[in-house]
Amino acid sequence: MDPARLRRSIPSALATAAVTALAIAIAAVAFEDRAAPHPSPHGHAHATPGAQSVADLTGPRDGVPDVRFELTARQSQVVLDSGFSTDGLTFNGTAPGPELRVRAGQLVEVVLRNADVAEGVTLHWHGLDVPNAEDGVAGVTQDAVPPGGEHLYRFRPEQIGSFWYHTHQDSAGTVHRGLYGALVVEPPGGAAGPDVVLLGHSWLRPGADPVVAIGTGDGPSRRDVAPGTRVRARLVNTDSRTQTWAVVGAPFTVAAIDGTDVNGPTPLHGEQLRVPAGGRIDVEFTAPGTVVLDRGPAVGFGQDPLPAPADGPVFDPLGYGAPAPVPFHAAGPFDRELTQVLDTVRTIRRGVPNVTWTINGELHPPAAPVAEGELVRVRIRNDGDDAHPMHLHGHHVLVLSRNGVPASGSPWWADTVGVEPGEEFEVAFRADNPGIWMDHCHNLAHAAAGMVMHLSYEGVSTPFTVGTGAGNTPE
Ligand SMILES: [Cu+2]
Repeated sequence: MDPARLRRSIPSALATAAVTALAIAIAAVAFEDRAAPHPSPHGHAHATPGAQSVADLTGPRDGVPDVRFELTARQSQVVLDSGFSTDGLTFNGTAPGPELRVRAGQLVEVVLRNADVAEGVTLHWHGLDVPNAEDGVAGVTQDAVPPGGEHLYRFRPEQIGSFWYHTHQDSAGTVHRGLYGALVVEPPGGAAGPDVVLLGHSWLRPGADPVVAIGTGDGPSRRDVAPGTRVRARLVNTDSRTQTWAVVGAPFTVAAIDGTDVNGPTPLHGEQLRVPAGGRIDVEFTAPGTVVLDRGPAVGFGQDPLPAPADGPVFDPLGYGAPAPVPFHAAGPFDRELTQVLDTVRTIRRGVPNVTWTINGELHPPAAPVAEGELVRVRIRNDGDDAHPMHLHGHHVLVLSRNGVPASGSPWWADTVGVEPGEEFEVAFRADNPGIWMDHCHNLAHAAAGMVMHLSYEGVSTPFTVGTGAGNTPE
């Protein structure tokens, strides 16, 4: 399929929004793609001679895997430690699903089975820059796995750090109902010391506020480690809203962001950690200490959990840690420039207020073309009034600046850039992973409404089709 067709027409229900969006698009034109070819609405990845198919861009097909997992998705009750239970979806009977721990360089094989999830299931390895065919996006890199079906993923991770996995089929509904889990890539020698993943998640309740929980439920709220033990806690935001985490009772460092270690992290005292939806922050501290999510659930290490802290200053990665060499520089030159203007569009439809979220004034804007090897700079500006955690699959971007202020600390590599209202980021990446890659807001309701585009390598096409007819609705 031509990648341009990944872009769906604006639903008729949003026709009114489109009028408003048009005005915004006109305003945005001056900001778009000055130095680069404008993304063609007809797409750039025609099936030309020598063209590659997404389906051929696989991980290693041969060889005995070093580690192998089987994950079966099914409908089941999710029961939190507090006793709250809900009709949910699980991998292997739990939500979150099993924690997958692998080591860098290992050949990893994962068999996904769908027992009875009517919507269909895939597995996306959030933040892990796997070969395109292993990326798990329904309609782009594979077909959704129907009930009774299965799919095999094989990849050899080289990035050491904290990641997570989730389904990428009807994800706005099914991730929140439980189809997610932790993925940790350890160094070849294994992790040092106590090393835990804390996944923050909200469970919806009819007629009431969501239940916010860490891990499988509300606990265990205490982990017994000896005082003086160095603890690494990997904080994962599996929600659609920004989470605020804190470490209480001990100074701590931010050891990693989005799976990349911080160079030369310095001690922090009480800073609040704002983690965008889909993002990860690893903290390290010496026990005893407590990790708190959103002034609610907490886990104490070597102590009963301490109460939530008073509001402290907000941690800012932009100047944190020590500079280190990077493979390219903010000064460029860049081979290609892309712009994403994010916005909130409010309309009244048949007397009912309606809101949606656009990129460059559009829902499902056209794919952005890129050629392998190019150095790409992306300007992301949020003109709306909602936060947008922008997630580019298959690549990590280097943050160059925010609101015109250059990044000055440790190189800040991100796969999920939380763009708050009024903010503008400049990021850059090397186009070194051929394929067709989703680039979307990780507030999954925003993505489902159309805040999705694709990065499409020239010469790459996909045999898969997005759309309800094909059974592939990745958002
Ligand atoms: Cu958004």
